[in-house]
Amino acid sequence: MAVAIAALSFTSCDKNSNTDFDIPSYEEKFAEAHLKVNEVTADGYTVQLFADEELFVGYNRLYFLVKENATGELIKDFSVKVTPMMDMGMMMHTSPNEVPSNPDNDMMVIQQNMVFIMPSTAGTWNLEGELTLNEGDTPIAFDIPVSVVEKTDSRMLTFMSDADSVTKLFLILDEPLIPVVGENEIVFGIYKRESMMSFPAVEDYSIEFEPEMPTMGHGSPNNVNPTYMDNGLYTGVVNFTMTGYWRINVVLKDASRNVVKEGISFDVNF
Ligand SMILES: [Cu+2]
Repeated sequence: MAVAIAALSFTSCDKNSNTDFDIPSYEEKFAEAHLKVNEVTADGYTVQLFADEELFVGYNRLYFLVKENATGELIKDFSVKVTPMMDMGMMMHTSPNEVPSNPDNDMMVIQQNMVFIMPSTAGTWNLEGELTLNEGDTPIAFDIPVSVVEKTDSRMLTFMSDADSVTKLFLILDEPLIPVVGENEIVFGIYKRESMMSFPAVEDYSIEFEPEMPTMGHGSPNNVNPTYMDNGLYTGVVNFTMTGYWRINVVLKDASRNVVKEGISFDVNF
Protein backbone atom coordinates (compact mmCIF):
# COMPACT_ATOMS: atom_id res chain seq x y z
CA MET A 1 0.00 0.00 0.00
CA ALA A 2 2.82 2.41 0.89
CA VAL A 3 4.30 1.81 -2.55
CA ALA A 4 0.99 2.57 -4.24
CA ILE A 5 0.58 5.87 -2.39
CA ALA A 6 4.14 6.90 -3.21
CA ALA A 7 3.58 6.15 -6.87
CA LEU A 8 0.35 8.14 -6.85
CA SER A 9 1.90 11.26 -5.31
CA PHE A 10 4.86 11.06 -7.67
CA THR A 11 2.86 10.92 -10.86
CA SER A 12 -0.21 12.94 -9.92
CA CYS A 13 1.11 16.17 -11.54
CA ASP A 14 2.54 14.46 -14.59
CA LYS A 15 0.07 15.13 -17.41
CA ASN A 16 1.60 12.42 -19.60
CA SER A 17 1.28 9.60 -17.09
CA ASN A 18 -1.20 6.91 -17.85
CA THR A 19 -3.43 5.60 -15.14
CA ASP A 20 -2.48 1.95 -15.10
CA PHE A 21 0.77 2.31 -13.15
CA ASP A 22 -0.44 0.50 -10.05
CA ILE A 23 -3.86 -0.88 -10.90
CA PRO A 24 -3.54 -4.61 -10.44
CA SER A 25 -4.38 -6.67 -13.49
CA TYR A 26 -7.20 -9.19 -13.45
CA GLU A 27 -4.61 -11.93 -13.17
CA GLU A 28 -2.86 -10.26 -10.21
CA LYS A 29 -6.14 -9.76 -8.39
CA PHE A 30 -7.12 -13.37 -9.00
CA ALA A 31 -3.71 -14.61 -7.85
CA GLU A 32 -4.00 -12.56 -4.68
CA ALA A 33 -7.30 -14.18 -3.71
CA HIS A 34 -6.31 -17.74 -4.67
CA LEU A 35 -3.41 -20.16 -4.49
CA LYS A 36 -1.62 -20.92 -7.75
CA VAL A 37 -1.24 -24.69 -7.80
CA ASN A 38 0.58 -25.18 -11.09
CA GLU A 39 0.76 -24.03 -14.70
CA VAL A 40 1.65 -25.70 -17.97
CA THR A 41 2.28 -24.54 -21.51
CA ALA A 42 0.38 -26.14 -24.38
CA ASP A 43 0.44 -25.09 -28.03
CA GLY A 44 1.33 -21.45 -27.37
CA TYR A 45 -0.95 -21.03 -24.35
CA THR A 46 -0.32 -21.20 -20.63
CA VAL A 47 -2.97 -22.93 -18.55
CA GLN A 48 -2.86 -21.70 -14.95
CA LEU A 49 -4.47 -23.75 -12.20
CA PHE A 50 -5.64 -22.02 -9.01
CA ALA A 51 -7.44 -23.32 -5.92
CA ASP A 52 -8.72 -21.92 -2.63
CA GLU A 53 -6.03 -23.78 -0.70
CA GLU A 54 -3.54 -26.61 -1.12
CA LEU A 55 -5.31 -29.54 -2.82
CA PHE A 56 -6.55 -32.06 -0.28
CA VAL A 57 -8.43 -35.35 0.04
CA GLY A 58 -12.03 -34.14 -0.18
CA TYR A 59 -14.03 -31.59 -2.20
CA ASN A 60 -11.84 -29.03 -4.02
CA ARG A 61 -12.73 -25.99 -6.14
CA LEU A 62 -10.32 -25.63 -9.06
CA TYR A 63 -10.04 -22.53 -11.27
CA PHE A 64 -8.40 -22.25 -14.68
CA LEU A 65 -7.04 -19.07 -16.31
CA VAL A 66 -5.51 -19.22 -19.78
CA LYS A 67 -2.90 -16.86 -21.21
CA GLU A 68 -1.81 -16.47 -24.82
CA ASN A 69 1.99 -16.67 -24.69
CA ALA A 70 2.56 -14.42 -27.74
CA THR A 71 0.68 -11.46 -26.24
CA GLY A 72 0.83 -12.29 -22.52
CA GLU A 73 -2.91 -11.55 -22.40
CA LEU A 74 -5.52 -13.65 -20.64
CA ILE A 75 -8.09 -15.05 -23.00
CA LYS A 76 -11.82 -15.23 -22.36
CA ASP A 77 -14.75 -17.29 -23.59
CA PHE A 78 -12.67 -20.45 -23.62
CA SER A 79 -13.56 -23.82 -22.22
CA VAL A 80 -11.43 -26.19 -20.17
CA LYS A 81 -12.32 -29.65 -18.99
CA VAL A 82 -9.99 -31.85 -16.97
CA THR A 83 -10.21 -35.45 -15.86
CA PRO A 84 -8.41 -36.22 -12.61
CA MET A 85 -6.35 -39.39 -12.97
CA MET A 86 -4.32 -41.23 -10.36
CA ASP A 87 -1.52 -43.58 -11.34
CA MET A 88 -1.00 -46.09 -8.55
CA GLY A 89 1.54 -48.23 -10.44
CA MET A 90 -0.54 -51.40 -10.65
CA MET A 91 -3.66 -49.52 -11.77
CA MET A 92 -5.12 -46.13 -12.63
CA HIS A 93 -8.37 -44.53 -11.56
CA THR A 94 -10.21 -41.23 -11.86
CA SER A 95 -12.16 -39.36 -9.17
CA PRO A 96 -15.57 -37.67 -8.82
CA ASN A 97 -15.62 -34.43 -10.81
CA GLU A 98 -18.23 -31.89 -11.89
CA VAL A 99 -19.01 -30.26 -15.22
CA PRO A 100 -16.89 -27.08 -15.59
CA SER A 101 -18.58 -23.68 -15.68
CA ASN A 102 -17.87 -19.94 -15.44
CA PRO A 103 -18.21 -18.83 -11.79
CA ASP A 104 -20.60 -15.86 -11.54
CA ASN A 105 -20.62 -15.66 -15.37
CA ASP A 106 -16.99 -14.57 -15.31
CA MET A 107 -15.74 -15.46 -18.82
CA MET A 108 -12.06 -15.18 -17.80
CA VAL A 109 -12.28 -18.20 -15.47
CA ILE A 110 -13.41 -21.80 -15.69
CA GLN A 111 -14.24 -23.47 -12.39
CA GLN A 112 -14.35 -27.23 -12.02
CA ASN A 113 -15.00 -28.85 -8.64
CA MET A 114 -13.69 -32.31 -7.91
CA VAL A 115 -13.08 -34.78 -5.11
CA PHE A 116 -9.59 -36.18 -4.68
CA ILE A 117 -10.16 -39.59 -3.09
CA MET A 118 -6.54 -40.33 -2.09
CA PRO A 119 -3.44 -38.35 -1.07
CA SER A 120 -0.37 -38.20 -3.32
CA THR A 121 1.46 -40.51 -0.92
CA ALA A 122 -0.55 -43.36 -2.54
CA GLY A 123 0.32 -42.51 -6.16
CA THR A 124 0.59 -39.73 -8.73
CA TRP A 125 -2.27 -37.35 -9.54
CA ASN A 126 -2.49 -35.77 -12.95
CA LEU A 127 -5.22 -33.57 -14.45
CA GLU A 128 -5.71 -34.63 -18.07
CA GLY A 129 -7.11 -31.55 -19.74
CA GLU A 130 -8.57 -30.19 -22.96
CA LEU A 131 -8.56 -26.49 -23.81
CA THR A 132 -11.01 -25.25 -26.45
CA LEU A 133 -10.54 -21.64 -27.59
CA ASN A 134 -13.53 -21.42 -29.94
CA GLU A 135 -16.47 -23.73 -30.20
CA GLY A 136 -15.81 -26.34 -32.87
CA ASP A 137 -12.00 -26.04 -32.68
CA THR A 138 -9.92 -29.13 -32.12
CA PRO A 139 -9.18 -29.10 -28.39
CA ILE A 140 -5.61 -28.55 -27.21
CA ALA A 141 -4.52 -31.32 -24.84
CA PHE A 142 -2.56 -30.61 -21.68
CA ASP A 143 -1.54 -32.36 -18.47
CA ILE A 144 -1.19 -30.71 -15.07
CA PRO A 145 0.49 -32.77 -12.34
CA VAL A 146 -0.88 -31.92 -8.90
CA SER A 147 -0.09 -32.85 -5.33
CA VAL A 148 -2.86 -33.81 -2.89
CA VAL A 149 -2.50 -33.82 0.90
CA GLU A 150 -4.56 -35.46 3.64
CA LYS A 151 -5.89 -32.91 6.14
CA THR A 152 -5.39 -33.46 9.87
CA ASP A 153 -9.17 -33.42 10.26
CA SER A 154 -10.10 -35.57 7.26
CA ARG A 155 -12.73 -34.15 4.91
CA MET A 156 -13.59 -37.51 3.31
CA LEU A 157 -14.73 -40.91 4.53
CA THR A 158 -14.74 -44.03 2.38
CA PHE A 159 -16.56 -47.29 3.13
CA MET A 160 -18.63 -50.10 1.64
CA SER A 161 -22.41 -49.83 1.73
CA ASP A 162 -23.93 -51.92 4.53
CA ALA A 163 -27.12 -52.11 2.44
CA ASP A 164 -25.59 -54.20 -0.37
CA SER A 165 -21.98 -54.90 0.81
CA VAL A 166 -20.59 -54.19 -2.68
CA THR A 167 -20.97 -50.45 -3.35
CA LYS A 168 -17.86 -48.43 -2.52
CA LEU A 169 -18.91 -44.99 -1.27
CA PHE A 170 -17.20 -41.66 -0.65
CA LEU A 171 -18.71 -39.13 1.77
CA ILE A 172 -17.19 -35.65 1.86
CA LEU A 173 -17.70 -32.71 4.20
CA ASP A 174 -17.42 -29.42 2.28
CA GLU A 175 -18.90 -26.52 4.31
CA PRO A 176 -18.31 -25.17 6.87
CA LEU A 177 -14.84 -24.33 5.56
CA ILE A 178 -14.37 -21.72 8.30
CA PRO A 179 -16.69 -22.66 11.20
CA VAL A 180 -18.11 -19.99 13.48
CA VAL A 181 -19.93 -20.14 16.81
CA GLY A 182 -23.63 -20.42 16.01
CA GLU A 183 -25.40 -21.70 12.94
CA ASN A 184 -23.28 -22.73 9.96
CA GLU A 185 -24.29 -24.04 6.57
CA ILE A 186 -23.20 -27.68 6.41
CA VAL A 187 -22.62 -29.36 3.04
CA PHE A 188 -21.99 -33.05 2.48
CA GLY A 189 -21.35 -34.85 -0.82
CA ILE A 190 -21.87 -38.52 -1.69
CA TYR A 191 -20.27 -40.40 -4.60
CA LYS A 192 -19.92 -44.04 -5.53
CA ARG A 193 -17.41 -46.06 -7.49
CA GLU A 194 -19.08 -47.51 -10.56
CA SER A 195 -15.75 -48.48 -12.12
CA MET A 196 -12.17 -47.20 -11.88
CA MET A 197 -13.10 -44.65 -14.56
CA SER A 198 -16.52 -43.60 -13.21
CA PHE A 199 -17.37 -42.11 -9.80
CA PRO A 200 -20.87 -40.61 -10.15
CA ALA A 201 -22.71 -38.52 -7.56
CA VAL A 202 -25.33 -40.27 -5.41
CA GLU A 203 -28.50 -38.19 -5.57
CA ASP A 204 -31.15 -40.13 -3.66
CA TYR A 205 -29.64 -40.90 -0.25
CA SER A 206 -30.55 -39.14 2.96
CA ILE A 207 -28.11 -37.88 5.57
CA GLU A 208 -28.80 -37.53 9.29
CA PHE A 209 -26.18 -35.98 11.52
CA GLU A 210 -25.69 -35.11 15.18
CA PRO A 211 -22.88 -32.86 16.41
CA GLU A 212 -21.36 -33.54 19.83
CA MET A 213 -18.43 -32.31 21.91
CA PRO A 214 -16.96 -35.68 23.01
CA THR A 215 -14.68 -34.18 25.66
CA MET A 216 -17.51 -32.19 27.24
CA GLY A 217 -20.40 -34.60 26.85
CA HIS A 218 -22.93 -32.38 25.14
CA GLY A 219 -24.44 -31.75 21.74
CA SER A 220 -26.31 -28.76 20.36
CA PRO A 221 -29.90 -27.82 19.46
CA ASN A 222 -31.34 -26.47 16.21
CA ASN A 223 -29.41 -28.59 13.72
CA VAL A 224 -31.12 -29.20 10.38
CA ASN A 225 -30.53 -32.42 8.43
CA PRO A 226 -29.35 -31.82 4.86
CA THR A 227 -31.54 -31.97 1.78
CA TYR A 228 -30.33 -32.79 -1.71
CA MET A 229 -29.19 -29.83 -3.87
CA ASP A 230 -27.28 -30.96 -6.99
CA ASN A 231 -23.97 -32.54 -8.09
CA GLY A 232 -24.22 -35.02 -5.20
CA LEU A 233 -24.25 -32.22 -2.59
CA TYR A 234 -26.63 -32.09 0.37
CA THR A 235 -27.10 -28.88 2.41
CA GLY A 236 -28.27 -28.38 6.01
CA VAL A 237 -27.47 -26.38 9.15
CA VAL A 238 -25.05 -27.25 11.95
CA ASN A 239 -25.09 -25.34 15.22
CA PHE A 240 -21.80 -25.06 17.08
CA THR A 241 -22.64 -23.52 20.46
CA MET A 242 -18.97 -22.92 21.34
CA THR A 243 -15.46 -23.22 19.89
CA GLY A 244 -13.44 -26.39 20.41
CA TYR A 245 -13.48 -30.00 19.28
CA TRP A 246 -16.74 -31.15 17.68
CA ARG A 247 -17.52 -34.58 16.28
CA ILE A 248 -20.22 -34.76 13.60
CA ASN A 249 -21.83 -38.21 13.73
CA VAL A 250 -23.43 -39.27 10.46
CA VAL A 251 -26.01 -41.86 9.42
CA LEU A 252 -26.49 -42.50 5.70
CA LYS A 253 -29.66 -44.06 4.30
CA ASP A 254 -30.59 -45.04 0.78
CA ALA A 255 -33.77 -44.15 -1.13
CA SER A 256 -35.62 -47.08 0.54
CA ARG A 257 -34.52 -45.83 3.98
CA ASN A 258 -32.16 -48.75 4.52
CA VAL A 259 -29.11 -47.82 6.56
CA VAL A 260 -26.12 -47.58 4.21
CA LYS A 261 -23.66 -46.61 6.94
CA GLU A 262 -23.76 -45.54 10.56
CA GLY A 263 -21.15 -45.03 13.26
CA ILE A 264 -19.06 -42.72 11.06
CA SER A 265 -18.04 -39.16 11.90
CA PHE A 266 -16.06 -36.07 10.89
CA ASP A 267 -13.96 -34.11 13.38
CA VAL A 268 -14.11 -30.31 13.33
CA ASN A 269 -11.76 -28.19 15.44
CA PHE A 270 -11.96 -24.42 15.62
CU1 LIG B 1 -5.52 -43.92 -5.88
